[in-house]
Amino acid sequence: MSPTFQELPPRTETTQLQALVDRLKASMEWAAEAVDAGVREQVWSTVKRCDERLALGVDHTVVALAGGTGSGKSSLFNAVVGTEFAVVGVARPTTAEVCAAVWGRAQPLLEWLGVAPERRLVFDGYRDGEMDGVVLLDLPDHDSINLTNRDTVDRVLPLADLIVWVVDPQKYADHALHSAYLKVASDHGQPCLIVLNHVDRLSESDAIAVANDLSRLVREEGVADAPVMRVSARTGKGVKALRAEIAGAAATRSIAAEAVRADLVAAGRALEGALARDADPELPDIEVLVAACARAAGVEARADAAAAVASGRSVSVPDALGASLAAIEQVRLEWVDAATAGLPLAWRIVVNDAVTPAATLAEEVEESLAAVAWPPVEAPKGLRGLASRASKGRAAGSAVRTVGREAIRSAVMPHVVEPTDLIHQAYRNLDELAELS
Ligand SMILES: Nc1nc2c(ncn2[C@@H]2O[C@H](COP(=O)(O)OP(=O)(O)OP(=O)(O)O)[C@@H](O)[C@H]2O)c(=O)[nH]1
Ligand SMILES: [Mg+2]
Repeated sequence: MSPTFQELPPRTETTQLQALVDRLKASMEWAAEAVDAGVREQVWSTVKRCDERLALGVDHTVVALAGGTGSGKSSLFNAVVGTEFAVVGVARPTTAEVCAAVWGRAQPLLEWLGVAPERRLVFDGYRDGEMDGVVLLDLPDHDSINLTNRDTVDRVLPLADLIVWVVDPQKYADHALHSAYLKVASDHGQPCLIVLNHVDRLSESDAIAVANDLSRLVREEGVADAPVMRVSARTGKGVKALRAEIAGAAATRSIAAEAVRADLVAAGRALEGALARDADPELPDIEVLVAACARAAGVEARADAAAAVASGRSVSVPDALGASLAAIEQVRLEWVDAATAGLPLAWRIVVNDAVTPAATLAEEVEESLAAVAWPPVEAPKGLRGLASRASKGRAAGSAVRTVGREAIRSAVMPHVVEPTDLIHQAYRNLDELAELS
């Protein structure tokens, strides 16, 4: 059965995806040989990449406030958060280190982003619903004279689930929009939003004119769907609407979760060649295997001998009835064939390698039988009727058969059945992954 990502609530995706990656990892450990070397490498690097991404968590929505110095990123951060946390300054540039507001937990991500602990405003355990899972980042200016500031922006922006590009109406006139950032982001499928800040300093009609001009500019740059919002961090105009946009982004799957999913889908696609269409490997009948091994190992002969003694047809049960290697080999091959019916040849080889070799299996079976306390068999005494003798014989035979098969079962379970089951499990897990695409 393939998991349907759509049905998962977004906040649990880290766990769900990690479970899938772990299953993929375990399956590849069991069944690596059934997969071409090239595909194997791809799958292992997928596992590594996904593990790294999932370690940071994929359940948060990273919202980055970016833009030129003085455009009002820190002021907007405070307006959205509802408290004066980020430092708003007159000296330019003001913000040199990323500042974060977090609704929920995101420690590993914040560490990775390099947000200093004193620069984190954490609303942990706080559930206001709409902002739950949001990591709001106040970034340094992207066009900074300070090169570390630029590095920070370049490092953080690719991770953003929503880029809020803050623009100062005056700076925009100085070509400070730097929409190249927006173009790259939109090409990567990252949603962008342009905030024309400081609108309290413009007349309504000028604000509309500038906003329209901004829209035109970014469209010309090839940035699709980047709405322009008119906002004032000072008066609070448009801040509620901005908060609603951020909350809207939080309601969708994060870019990181999408990336992990896309990676897994690609791995699944690559694995398709190693799998058979519509095959669903099943364990062959274990009772049939046990009975066949019992025959091959002389248990049936012992049961017959016991029946003969108990019914007076014979005087003794032979001591040792060794297992026939050729017969065990045959039973083993039949099992492997049945267990891999419909699967590609490579999987037959993998199952064959996983199941204990015939010689060792024969030894295990013999050892297990050697430890059996066989039920005592008594020869009939006195003048019993033929019918009674026959039933005694059947009972003695069946008692021997039962304990013998039990011993056989304890040998074949770990040496034949369980290894086969593990490979089947690995096959099913890979098949589940291939069906994601
Ligand atoms: N009138 C007005 N002033 C604003 C508005 N937003 C911010 N300011 C002022 O603009 C100046 C710069 O604001 P910041 O929030 O520090 O700007 P920033 O984008 O964080 O700047 P850097 O950290 O240097 O990149 C401050 O003096 C703010 O008070 C606004 O909407 N209207
Ligand atoms: Mg700032």
